[in-house]
Amino acid sequence: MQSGQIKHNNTGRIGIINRYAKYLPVTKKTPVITLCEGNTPLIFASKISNTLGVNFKVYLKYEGLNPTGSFKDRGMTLAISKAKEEGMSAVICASTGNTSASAAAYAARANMKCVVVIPEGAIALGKLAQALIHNATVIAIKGNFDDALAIVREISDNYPVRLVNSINPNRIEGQKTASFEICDSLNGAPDFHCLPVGNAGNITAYWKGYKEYYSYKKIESLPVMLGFQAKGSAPIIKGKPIKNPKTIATAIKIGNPASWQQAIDARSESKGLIEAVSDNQILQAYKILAKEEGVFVEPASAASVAGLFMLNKTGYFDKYKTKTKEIRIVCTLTGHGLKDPEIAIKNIKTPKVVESKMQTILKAAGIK
Ligand code: AN7
Repeated sequence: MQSGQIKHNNTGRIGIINRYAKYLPVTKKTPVITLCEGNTPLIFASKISNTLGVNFKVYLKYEGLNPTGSFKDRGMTLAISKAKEEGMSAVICASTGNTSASAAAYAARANMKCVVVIPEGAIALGKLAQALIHNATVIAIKGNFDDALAIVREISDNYPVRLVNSINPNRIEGQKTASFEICDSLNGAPDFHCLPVGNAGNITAYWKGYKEYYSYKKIESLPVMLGFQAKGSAPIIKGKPIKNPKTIATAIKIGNPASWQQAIDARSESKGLIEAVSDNQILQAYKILAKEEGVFVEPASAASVAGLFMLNKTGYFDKYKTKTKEIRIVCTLTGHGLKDPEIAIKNIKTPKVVESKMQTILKAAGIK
């Protein structure tokens, strides 16, 4: 095996409920609505590791390989299964895209009605296609994600429809299984965990997962949590909600995160940080991941690696560099790059058009 590579826990893709039932609020009566989500690869990133130093091992938790292409499936399998168990026949969510894609797919399997409310014109094309093809009722509003979330909260409080945003505790319960998988693969907790922060459900879920594994004595230490928002939509860093959040990373274009307090708790309990990265830093990490590690993610996902690079530059890891001790860092890559092909093409040179002749093609290809 290549240095840094780890053996995967070979339990197959049986879905997070079946795999981790004893840590989840399920009983034998719970109908398990699953697409065999979870058990995503933890990929050793040799080049990114090298930029930090010889004793650093950086791993990418590639959540884009979930059934609908994002980490949301972990929470959605449980949220939809519990809604079904409780006799609900409809679910609703607000979304920057991935939640709606996931809710629509799982609701389809459960024969439930799914309503999604999205900010008009602010959803990546792939995600919109997913919600539509899975037969959700898609309603675009003239407003942003925060407006949409406020409305669906009110609707679910007053009508017989279950909210499946991460305010629903079952979403967090399902998503915490990503921490379990990481610890199972690494035979322990990483030293640091980097991830993007939008509505802050995922950082809440990871931290809950790590703390639970620690309390069950499955791990002997806890990671330092490092969360990253996009600069134009960084309410947690600014300390106040942002009315008109802006960023090319549409998934995390959120001005008033629902799990704000829990994110702050994760930061302080783990002695971590929540920082902002610029759209430029996000795009740079986005390209490096694709070009050098072969991993295609959506821009929001690259915020974790952008944050890692930024902290490395500002000397945050310096005190660990002199040590011979191995430092393990996990970056969560929350969504697949194919969700948003338009942004990839916009940021890369388009292909050259030449005559259909071998000599011309050889020349253009640089093959001698
Ligand atoms: C790729 O789909 O909020 O901090 O409505 O799609 O748990 O919100 C998506 C969020 C990071 C942020 N990366 O996670 C939605 C939605 C991707 C995302 C986040 C999202 P949270």
